[in-house]
Amino acid sequence: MERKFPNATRVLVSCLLVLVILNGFMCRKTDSLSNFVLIEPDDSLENVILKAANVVPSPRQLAWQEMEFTGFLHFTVNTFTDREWGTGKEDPALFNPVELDARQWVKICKNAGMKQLILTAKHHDGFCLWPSKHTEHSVKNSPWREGKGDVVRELSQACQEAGLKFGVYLSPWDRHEPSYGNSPAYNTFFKNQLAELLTEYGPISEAWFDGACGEGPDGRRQVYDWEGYYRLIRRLQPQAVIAIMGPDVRWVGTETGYGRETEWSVVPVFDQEWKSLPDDLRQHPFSIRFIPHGDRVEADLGSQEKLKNATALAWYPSEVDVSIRPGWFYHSSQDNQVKTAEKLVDIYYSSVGRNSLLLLNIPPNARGLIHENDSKSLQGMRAILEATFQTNFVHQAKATSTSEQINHEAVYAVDQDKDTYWASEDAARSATLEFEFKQVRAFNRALLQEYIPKGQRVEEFLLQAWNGSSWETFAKGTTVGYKRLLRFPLVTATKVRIIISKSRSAPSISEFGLFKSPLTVCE
Ligand code: FUL
Repeated sequence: MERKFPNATRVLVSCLLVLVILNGFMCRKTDSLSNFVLIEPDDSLENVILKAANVVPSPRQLAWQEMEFTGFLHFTVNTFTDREWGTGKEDPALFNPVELDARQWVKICKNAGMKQLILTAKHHDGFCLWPSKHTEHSVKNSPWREGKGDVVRELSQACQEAGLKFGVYLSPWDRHEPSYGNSPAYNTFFKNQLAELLTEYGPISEAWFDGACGEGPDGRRQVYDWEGYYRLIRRLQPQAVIAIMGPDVRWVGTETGYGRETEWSVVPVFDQEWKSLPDDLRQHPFSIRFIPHGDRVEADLGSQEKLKNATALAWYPSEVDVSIRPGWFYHSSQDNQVKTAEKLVDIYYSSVGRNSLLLLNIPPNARGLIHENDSKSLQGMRAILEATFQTNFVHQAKATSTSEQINHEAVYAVDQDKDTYWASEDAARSATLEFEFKQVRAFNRALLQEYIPKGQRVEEFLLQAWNGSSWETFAKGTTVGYKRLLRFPLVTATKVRIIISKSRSAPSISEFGLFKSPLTVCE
């Protein structure tokens, strides 16, 4: 006999069912919040694009990106030998920066707007700027501070005092260390050095590894234990991003200071980069999901065409490293070749303004100080940027959009708070936002930011101004990402609009700005 449920039970069962389904859906949604996603062989292109649009930065990647502008300090025995790459045979006695003042470095860099400094704790020559217990090739055998000095300590403390973050460059290629080339022994040595840096100097926010792997003694080839290095960093300083030869931050591909016009933070990860990693690394959504093999230097890394055949995708944002001088290290012969303030501003627009982070190298000289020419250019750069970005004309303009969600209306794109945002309805793949000022405004710079905790989505946009009878396009672009800056000749208007013409999923904008640069040329 068929058993019938009484009505109340039926309602209860249906409610439970709905709850189970909803819960499953929400869990799936949460599960999918990761900086790495696998593509299944039967995923349609549409699905792949949707997956790409939902890959998000890990908390450490987001904190890194929000710094925008950081500094690099190349300093070692090369500063005294006038070389770019040391041989490893340099006498530590050469190292004697008698006037070294890490606070001077920090002050100049902080005033320029930098949020973090990365020091070459050890460059390819193997000389350590801290008294490592694992080698004699360090400051402890130099005359500087009678062998009692520690540049890593002085800089990390000066950064802490000034509220700047601190990162380390530790070259895996070591031209001094005799165990280099004997892979297991050298890997232990390297991890010991890394552990010193990660445990004795307070918080480390970025570990920067160059991929150079020169020949060891007698032509021996060193095989780096990247997985071991990464595990150590995650264990000792979980908030630190691992850059370049690391899974968190990608090298933009040049050392010119100029990033890509179209810069996707979500890029394919190749089979050999992720398939061999042990399962335990897959448990956490923001763990070590792959080990990069080589640089990504092509012009197009993340277009739909590139995603089409991928097996996995990762949030892997770009860092633009460039030196203020022709060399990475200080050479007095280059004192008159320091990049001008205008050039640095151009670099800023072409790096920070193109969805990248700028890592600008300012090499201290043999006295242990930043040269006044470098300092002047930095001050000039800061002055131009401050004068430009001090007034956002679109702030609190009357804002409307063709598609929006409750609590994410267009006004949130112009509230000067990047943690609130305009978001279109879920199904939208294009939208228009319109802004009307109270008075006529003249501007020549624009800023757009996507709300990247939801992913990077915009593929194409236009900026238009109302000329009294029609809309005129004054700027356009492809990707936005964390930040997009645009330069154009002066526009005078009372109404502007952003047309997002193509988006991988529902677009969102956390900030929009219109500014006037004091520079008349497009710099
Ligand atoms: C490169 C190194 O070889 C250069 O000397 C410099 O440190 C640069 C930032 O990375 O690969």
